Amino acid sequence: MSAPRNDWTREEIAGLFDLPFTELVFRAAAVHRDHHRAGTVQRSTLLSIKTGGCPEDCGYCSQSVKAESGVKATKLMDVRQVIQAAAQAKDHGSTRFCMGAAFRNPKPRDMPALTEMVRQVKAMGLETCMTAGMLDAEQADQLAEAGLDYYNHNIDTGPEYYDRVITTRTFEDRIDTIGNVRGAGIKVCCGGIVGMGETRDDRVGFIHALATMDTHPESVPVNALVPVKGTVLGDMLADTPMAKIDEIEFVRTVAVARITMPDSMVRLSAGRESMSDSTQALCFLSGANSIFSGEKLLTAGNAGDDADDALFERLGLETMGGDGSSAPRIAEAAE
Ligand code: SAM
Ligand code: DTB
Ligand code: SF4
Repeated sequence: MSAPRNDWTREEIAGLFDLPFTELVFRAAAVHRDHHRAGTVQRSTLLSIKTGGCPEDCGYCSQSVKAESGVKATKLMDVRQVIQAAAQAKDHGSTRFCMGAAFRNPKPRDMPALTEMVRQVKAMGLETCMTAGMLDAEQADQLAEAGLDYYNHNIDTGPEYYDRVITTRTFEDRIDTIGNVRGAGIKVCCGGIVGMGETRDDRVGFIHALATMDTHPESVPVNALVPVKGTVLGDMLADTPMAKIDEIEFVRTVAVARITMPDSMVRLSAGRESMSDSTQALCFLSGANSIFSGEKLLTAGNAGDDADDALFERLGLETMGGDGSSAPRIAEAAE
């Protein structure tokens, strides 16, 4: 089994993207089998603990104050309500619970509630994950101390395209938060969005930025843009449908993420609701081994448990247990 590398060059990554599709998928599947139990997929539950009213201007997001998406802003949820939702997720077989807040960054007054949520969800025996915008080192330490396993903070796209998507915080701000999360000993969940009108070269830059981090993110969410009416990018896509990402190109991005970050969990995230079973199957074949379950992401729809149960049944996929290794390898299962 080859050790993860972090000296990938842009040319090497571009070369992977350029491979004939079947060759690329074959190589990604081989890396996947070498490093993970192929055929098993993790299911995580996502809960929006604070929705909308966000001062950032991320061009894809329904929760930005700049978007006219009709999403209503809420206050930070009560700890009690969060725990109820976590208990439900646990009953449905989820092993990881991810709490998302539409914050630029948590304010000092938010920290006691956030740390208490983490503490109580952790005490239920679930893995804890949070995404709440930028963190300074002290906030990262507080969340680590409360028992946070993962923090999600995406670079969203490559450094060259980034300014076209977000102007209220820089690519470097994102890298700083990721550094603070790492420094606190919390595992990093970091990825981005495909299909925002970026070029192939921007996608190369996106994977290159992730794959050359000193330590690869433990989880890499690959989102397909969910075009939301009233957002800059949702409206752009409605006006120029040819900008919509080709599904084969989406699969290529998943495959290149798998090859360049062999040990990471690659999460097929937003956009699955409108993806065919066949495209999702190609993603799983190319090394995606995690999804969000449930009817809803943060504000957008998601495939839902029934559709996912049917998909798993159709493809013969198994749900991964909490330790990431519950199901046998395909080869062992066949013996
Ligand atoms: N406010 C926090 C932040 O930005 O870090 C946390 C929540 S934010 C919604 C988490 C991630 O969801 C974003 O970084 C982006 O990659 C993804 N996302 C948001 N809206 C999306 C959309 N319409 N389509 C695809 N992905 C989206
Ligand atoms: C990530 O990369 N994708 C998830 C998670 N991190 C928090 C969120 C997707 C949000 C999709 C749009 C919405 O629900 O508003
Ligand atoms: Fe705010 Fe996060 Fe949405 Fe950006 S992605 S507008 S930071 S909630």
